[in-house]
Amino acid sequence: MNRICCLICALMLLAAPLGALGESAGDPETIVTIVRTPEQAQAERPPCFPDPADDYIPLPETENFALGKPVHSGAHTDVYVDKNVNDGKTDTYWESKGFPAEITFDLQGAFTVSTVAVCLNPSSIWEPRIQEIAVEISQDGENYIQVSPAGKYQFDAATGNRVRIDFEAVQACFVKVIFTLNSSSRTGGAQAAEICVY
Ligand SMILES: [Ca+2]
Repeated sequence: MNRICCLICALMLLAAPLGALGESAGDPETIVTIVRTPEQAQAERPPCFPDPADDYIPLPETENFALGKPVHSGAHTDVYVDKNVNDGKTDTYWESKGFPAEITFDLQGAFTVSTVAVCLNPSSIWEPRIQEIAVEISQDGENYIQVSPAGKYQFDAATGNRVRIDFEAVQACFVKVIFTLNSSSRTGGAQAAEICVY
């Protein structure tokens, strides 16, 4: 019994200062500020950070004559089909089945062209690589002339993983892009997320 009394007394002593504090200090006024964050629908870059796209190789702002047009390579790898190469999305890509690899665009009309851009996904997951590329054009889809000889082009995420092949302006109904090398060790074929014709 004595032990129980001592325990109760001890608890009362402990509780007393708490009660005294509450009484002497009173109930402070509590101010609560509720901050609501805006809904984020996509990745945002604070203005103080540089835009990586500023270092991308610039592309013409004129019409891309290849976008959505009939395209044919004859041989692709796995699910990386021809139509991925001009669907306007850099997260889909065409991959050839070996080398040399040709992919031909039917522009469905005659257009004056002077640039072909070959783009990979701009993500740095796509490590730097070199692809060797030539460009030919045709009026009838059967007879082609070379407008840009095979050259080795460096793809690097730091510059947008894209290359630009400029040549003397010429009228074309068909554009053929020929790949003869891809230095990436992850594939045995050519790769392009988008090929644009300007
Ligand atoms: Ca694509």
